[in-house]
Amino acid sequence: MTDTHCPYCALQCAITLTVDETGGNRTVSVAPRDFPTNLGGLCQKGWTAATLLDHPDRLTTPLVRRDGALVPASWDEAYAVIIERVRRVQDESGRDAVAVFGGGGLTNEKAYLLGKFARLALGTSMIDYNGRFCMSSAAAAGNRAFGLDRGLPFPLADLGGADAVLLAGSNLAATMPPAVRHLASIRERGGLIAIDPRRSETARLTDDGAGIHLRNLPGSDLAVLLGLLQVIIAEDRCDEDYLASRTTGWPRVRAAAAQWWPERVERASGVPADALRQAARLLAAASPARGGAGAYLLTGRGAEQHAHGTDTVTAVINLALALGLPGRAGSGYGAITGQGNGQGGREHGQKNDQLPGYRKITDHAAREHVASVWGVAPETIPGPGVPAVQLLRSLGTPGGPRALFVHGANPVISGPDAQVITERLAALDLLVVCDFFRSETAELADVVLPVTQWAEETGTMTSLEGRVLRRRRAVPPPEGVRDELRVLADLAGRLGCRADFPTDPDAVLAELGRASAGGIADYGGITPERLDRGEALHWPCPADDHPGTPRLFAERFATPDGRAAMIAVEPAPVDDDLRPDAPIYLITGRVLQQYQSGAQTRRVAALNRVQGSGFVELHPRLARRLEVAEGELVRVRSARGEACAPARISADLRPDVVFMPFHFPGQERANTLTNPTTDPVSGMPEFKVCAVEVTKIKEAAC
Ligand SMILES: Nc1nc2c(c(=O)[nH]1)N[C@H]1C(S)=C(S)[C@@H](COP(=O)(O)OP(=O)(O)OC[C@H]3O[C@@H](n4cnc5c(=O)[nH]c(N)nc54)[C@H](O)[C@@H]3O)O[C@H]1N2
Ligand SMILES: Nc1nc2c(c(=O)[nH]1)N[C@H]1C(S)=C(S)[C@@H](COP(=O)(O)OP(=O)(O)OC[C@H]3O[C@@H](n4cnc5c(=O)[nH]c(N)nc54)[C@H](O)[C@@H]3O)O[C@H]1N2
Ligand code: SF4
Ligand SMILES: [Mo]
Repeated sequence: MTDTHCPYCALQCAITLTVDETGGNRTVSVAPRDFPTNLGGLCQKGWTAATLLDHPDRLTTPLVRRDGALVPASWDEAYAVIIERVRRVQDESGRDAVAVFGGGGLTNEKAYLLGKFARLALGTSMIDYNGRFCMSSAAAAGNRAFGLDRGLPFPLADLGGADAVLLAGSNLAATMPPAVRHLASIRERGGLIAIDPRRSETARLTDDGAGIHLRNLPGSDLAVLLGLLQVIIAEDRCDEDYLASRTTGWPRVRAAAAQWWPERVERASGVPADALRQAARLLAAASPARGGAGAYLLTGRGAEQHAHGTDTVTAVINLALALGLPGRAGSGYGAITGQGNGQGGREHGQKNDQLPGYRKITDHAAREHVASVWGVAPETIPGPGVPAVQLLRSLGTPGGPRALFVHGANPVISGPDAQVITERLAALDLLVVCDFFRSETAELADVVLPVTQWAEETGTMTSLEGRVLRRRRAVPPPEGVRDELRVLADLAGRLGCRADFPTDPDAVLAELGRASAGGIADYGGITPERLDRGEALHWPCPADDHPGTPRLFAERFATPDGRAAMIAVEPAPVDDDLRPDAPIYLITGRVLQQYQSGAQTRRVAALNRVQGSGFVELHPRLARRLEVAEGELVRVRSARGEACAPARISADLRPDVVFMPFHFPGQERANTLTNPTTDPVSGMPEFKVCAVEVTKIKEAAC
């Protein structure tokens, strides 16, 4: 029996794996473990996670493209192809001609070593990762306001003590089902508020007096948040003492919000003015300044994945500060992290502008520190590269990268305006994909390298509450598969890199600890022994005798003056907004049974039986107008392209909005439609909303 954590999302539910080899047939079974985040619960994906370990689609040998087809090759042959082409491309076009794309599912150790591999072995500045598509707007807003970005700056279990929780664009009930247990007492008190254009599984949790669902127009969250703040200001319910002692910038924020009275917000967002007033009063009554037990304001991707997502998160933070919540016991603001290591993955150098410990790559002292740990001169470390959308769209263009390494991402399905990304990947001189399955991105590769899965490896993951957890090896990997740390070390060695690339995960963690020491995300005191003893180590944890930091900001924020910076923000229209030839909003998101690009969960039969293909959810009135019946095919067309999937008719949506999950390939790929325009601060694309035309398909198939 091995104690470890689920391989999928950032809740990182605790599980125990049991291996049974009776009769020569190995079965690995999953059982939930009691843990403060999942409280003994698991979702369907967690329960079925082990079926992928022995899946027939599992890659067990490298693949190399010959005469157009991917064929099995030895590791040495695969490495030789990679090294020869990397050398040629860099000789001809410079070091930045080779790029790296990482993932928020990688362990801290892999993410750290991947950043080092890019900067030292390839000498390229061109590295970014799929977390840019995930948490970047929340991260940018958190850094801007608090000087620090840790998804939840408090343990998840703290939520239970509050009177009210606001979820802005989070469908927690489908994306982290066991976390809903923490909302039980809040719902009993009628304190759950959900902002979502859809009556999602989570919005439904507000039914029967459990709270309020603010069903807004897509992309209008910022107006809704200003409306809530306006009511709190107008009714004199701000925490003036807190604002005076712990923040800067309040007068301008106050002046900007004062103009967003509820009736104006109703026109901009579709949310009834009365519902806004009710929600604002509920939050104010819960706030500690007014004698409440506390309130938490949380954001999910629905509010963040927009061309102005950073400003929207800033508006949530401003509201939280006006109520005096951040840093207060029993209250706070947080962003709900997404991928398994969505937190740690964004701290140790996969980001284009970042060095380990959440350090800035442009900071002279940070470069000196990391260079000394790496044993190189600071000038050896390249400067900042470009963020994900820009990177992926420049592949194979004149002056853009000609080769790409992909570790832990499937952008053919999950990138915005995915057809363009597919074409750019196909135009490369060399695409190397490390994966355990032939994902849609691996299908385009020149070389595919098969790596170990979660239950076959050791390492650490940092969960949504900034707690570092230990992933433990329970089973040996299939023959032919290599650990990713070793793959990076093998490649670095063959590229002639003299820096150290340890392959023992504990040695990598120790080096990561040294590289992050003194940085914002300081892992210096986190050791395997402490984690094995069950210590709850939330970063920063700078020394062996430091207990870790479950709650941040109690005394001061991480800004130079210790105060939270309030920044006045204004609503902006949806970038690709409605017009006569595209009169409907498309919004995108997730279903409980599928994970991300589906590269993993679309191979699990038990999950596919419940939800194995895509759909277009639409309102009965729209369905009647289009003369579409349940299950009939509809075509969805945007300025980028068209997709096609069966109709699912549901009054959970507004009649002018359709919803598609983004997990599915081919005709059902939602990202064929999405808008690649990005947030100017975070680089986040506008995944969540674009204008489309919806029509019925007369033919039997698309
Ligand atoms: N089942 C499942 N669980 C997952 C994942 C998965 O793929 N599948 N992925 C994990 C990851 S990486 C992440 S990031 C999280 C994401 O977790 P969530 O943020 O909860 O997930 P989403 O479904 O992307 O979006 C949440 C909601 O945003 C709504 N929405 C769409 N447009 C808007 C808008 O303009 N405003 C507002 N307020 N809401 C809007 C959608 O209707 C949806 O209900 O889930 C994690 N957990
Ligand atoms: N329209 C729309 N698009 C979206 C979103 C949305 O809400 N709407 N959400 C966005 C978000 S929040 C996210 S996080 C992205 C995620 O999008 P993707 O990057 O596509 O995420 P995954 O499907 O998790 O891809 C991970 C790939 O890496 C492999 N893998 C898993 N673990 C490892 C490992 O340790 N090493 C290696 N080498 N490979 C591994 C998996 O098999 C899989 O092929 O999608 C984004 N795209
Ligand atoms: S909620 Fe997330 S971590 Fe928990 S079992 Fe489901 S996918 Fe795994
Ligand atoms: Mo994500």
